[in-house]
Amino acid sequence: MSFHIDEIRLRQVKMPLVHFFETSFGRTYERDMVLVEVVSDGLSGWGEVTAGENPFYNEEWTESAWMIIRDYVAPRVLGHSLETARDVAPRFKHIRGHKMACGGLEVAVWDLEARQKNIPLHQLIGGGARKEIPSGVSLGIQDTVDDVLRVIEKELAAGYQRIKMKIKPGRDVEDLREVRKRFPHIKLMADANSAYTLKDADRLQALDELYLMMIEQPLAHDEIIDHVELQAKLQTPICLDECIRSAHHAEQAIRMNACGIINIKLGRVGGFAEAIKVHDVCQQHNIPVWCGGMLESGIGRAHNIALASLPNFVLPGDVSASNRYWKRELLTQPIEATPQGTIVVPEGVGFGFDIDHAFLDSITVRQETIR
Ligand code: OSB
Ligand code: MG
Repeated sequence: MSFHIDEIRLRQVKMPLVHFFETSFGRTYERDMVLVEVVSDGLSGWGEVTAGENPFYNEEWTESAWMIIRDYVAPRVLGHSLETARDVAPRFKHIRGHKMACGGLEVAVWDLEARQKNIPLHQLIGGGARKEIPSGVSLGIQDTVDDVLRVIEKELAAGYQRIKMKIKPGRDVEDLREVRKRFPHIKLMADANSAYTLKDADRLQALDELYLMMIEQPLAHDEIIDHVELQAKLQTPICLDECIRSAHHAEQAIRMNACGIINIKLGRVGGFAEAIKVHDVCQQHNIPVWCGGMLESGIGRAHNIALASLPNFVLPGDVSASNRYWKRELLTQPIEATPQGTIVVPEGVGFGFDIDHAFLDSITVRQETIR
């Protein structure tokens, strides 16, 4: 059964975060994101573009995503006959980079196909290996170490299974040492978002004594080879985030021993088809993976939950409850975590949650329909 996309609706929504989120590249107070609705025969599928407000995590941002989808991504799928959502990603092969823009539309078509077939998204992607996904939290850099300790206390009390702390030069070893002293037994890790270079190897070696689960993306966003050199000097496994934009990158990084763990993000790799390939390559090489987050709304979060139900997502990821980000979710029900620090994979059709359309309209700042 083939189908085609009749119409693509873009919208930009603004959602203030309940607490600012600070990484080595800056602070975010409010998300400004692009949502993609694909329409076929009166049925809609939804996706979220995970680009940030500035081109600091990678080269993409809200405005670039809007233009790329409008001018390059949408025209490559509109009116073309598709057998499955898997046919979408290859249509973007001439577009260099801009995976998050491509991915925002790609994941919407997967949601649409699941809805056409009246099955949950996790089933369509071959997931569902686990009924609940293990959930951790990613903590932005706080003003003081006391704030860090207080926040960790609260997240552990809520049941979350692991704590990730953002680090940057000047806010790294000493902060983590304090946290380790106070919480000797928790699953703890750090994410540098490319804030270091090989010159910092000695400083990063000092982290080995804190038995972290992993250190995420310490070196440049596009530098797999430097990570090989650093990994050889560290006991702590390196987890690559920014560097892995395709299954081919994952295969290269694993073959060269650049990392022991990989974080998979749907947007960063361009959607479900590539994310599944990254998952499979890692599984074949016994490299565990976990699902990263990009401060998503409920729509992106729901897609992440489906992805994390694939079998090799064995480590707690960054997908946590809506109320950690939003006063009001754009779904009719917020996404919640269990007291055991898991999120139940929904069995409803498509991504499994209902959009609160009235609220969505009220936070929409721009709309455009492409036919
Ligand atoms: O590197 O994982 C990252 C947020 C924005 C940009 C990059 C990253 C993050 C997070 C937050 O760590 C994960 C989340 O809570 O959604
Ligand atoms: Mg990261």
